[in-house]
Amino acid sequence: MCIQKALAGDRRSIGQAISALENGGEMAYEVRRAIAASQGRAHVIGVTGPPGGGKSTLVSVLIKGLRKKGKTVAVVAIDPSSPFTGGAVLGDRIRMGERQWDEGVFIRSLASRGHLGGLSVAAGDVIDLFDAAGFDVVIVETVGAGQSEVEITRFADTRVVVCPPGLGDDVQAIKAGVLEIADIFVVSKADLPDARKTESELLAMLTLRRSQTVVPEVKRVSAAGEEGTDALVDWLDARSERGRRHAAGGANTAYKLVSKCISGDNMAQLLGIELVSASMGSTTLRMKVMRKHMNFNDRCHGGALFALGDMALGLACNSYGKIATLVDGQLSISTAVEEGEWLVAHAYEVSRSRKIGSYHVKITRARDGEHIAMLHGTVYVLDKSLEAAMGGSV
Ligand SMILES: Nc1nc2c(ncn2[C@@H]2O[C@H](COP(=O)(O)OP(=O)(O)O)[C@@H](O)[C@H]2O)c(=O)[nH]1
Ligand SMILES: [Mg+2]
Repeated sequence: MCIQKALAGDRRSIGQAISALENGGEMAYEVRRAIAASQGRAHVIGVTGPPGGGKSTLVSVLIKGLRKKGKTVAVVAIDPSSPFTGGAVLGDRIRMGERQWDEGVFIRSLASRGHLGGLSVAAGDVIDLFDAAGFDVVIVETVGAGQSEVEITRFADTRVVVCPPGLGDDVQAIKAGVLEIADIFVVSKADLPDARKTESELLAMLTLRRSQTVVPEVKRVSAAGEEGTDALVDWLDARSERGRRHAAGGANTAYKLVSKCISGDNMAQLLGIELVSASMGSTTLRMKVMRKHMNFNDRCHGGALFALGDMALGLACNSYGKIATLVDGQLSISTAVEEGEWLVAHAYEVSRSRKIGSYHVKITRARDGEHIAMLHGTVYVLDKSLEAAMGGSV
């Protein structure tokens, strides 16, 4: 596989690079490094909502509209079941597949649980790869309204929440899960009779949220009747210049900052902790368990697990470029680890205010994704720039 060819947009190499990311290991590591060195510029659109809500159909419509505007589009479709056994993915392939012949479109389905043990790990890398390969727009389709979907939408510049008519009590789930993260609500299947009711329920819900400074848009769209689709494409296209990646350099900036931190960290060197990927508020590290990590009972020492988790957490909370420091941390270990195993630590942000942040780190065994340990930590954010503290530009 040639990473440079993938970054130049060669479809076959892109496919191989994605497989390498999914499979993990040394090759994935190389791909991530190459991606991190390139400059991202894509508008990343996250599309989430309940199963059967019309997400894939909507994505098809968006592809068509964005292509008409001359944009190239990559799609990452994430399904909770395995991509090989799940019927839904096959269905998605068929419905979205009609656009596969177009050179300006690349569609890839991913399983929601990569072997690295977290939804965002593989998906985030694939988004970054498409970005680096020069696609103008990257659309990410995820199912549901759970924590992992909230997590995945962190990668997106624009978050679209699909609400089909007749959700009933499920509107509560949307309220609890994704209301906070939506830039736009799309009431899908607008040709169905309940669509207007769903729209007014949503509008009522949004009016209740006084604290929200930016009120999300609500649009009714029928993919079947092609109603509202042009307006939605125009709305999305108009946002392409104000994505987070454009504003802050996004994942790339975070990666560069975090890799500088880890290369200057003596404990990371001592224990052999390596950076796998990083974005704002989230990092993934790995460590091979060696003789030096073992305790008297020939198991990986709890202190080594804590150090790995603490490193991942520390980098995640420092990834915005402001110094943050752990003030309280609790590690729970559920499985012992033998010598020779690779461990993966995935840190993600639970909440963050101006001064206080809460982070979780999941430590898993790379070989099979077995849960090893969990670190919960609270950090205190200092009013100090990390760059300045490290003495120079990153
Ligand atoms: N009536 C109507 N049905 C739709 C529309 N969009 C999607 N559907 C149907 O809803 C079902 C689920 O659509 P799909 O896009 O697979 O939903 P997903 O699971 O959210 O990706 C399919 O049977 C679609 O044909 C629409 O605009 N109107
Ligand atoms: Mg779908």
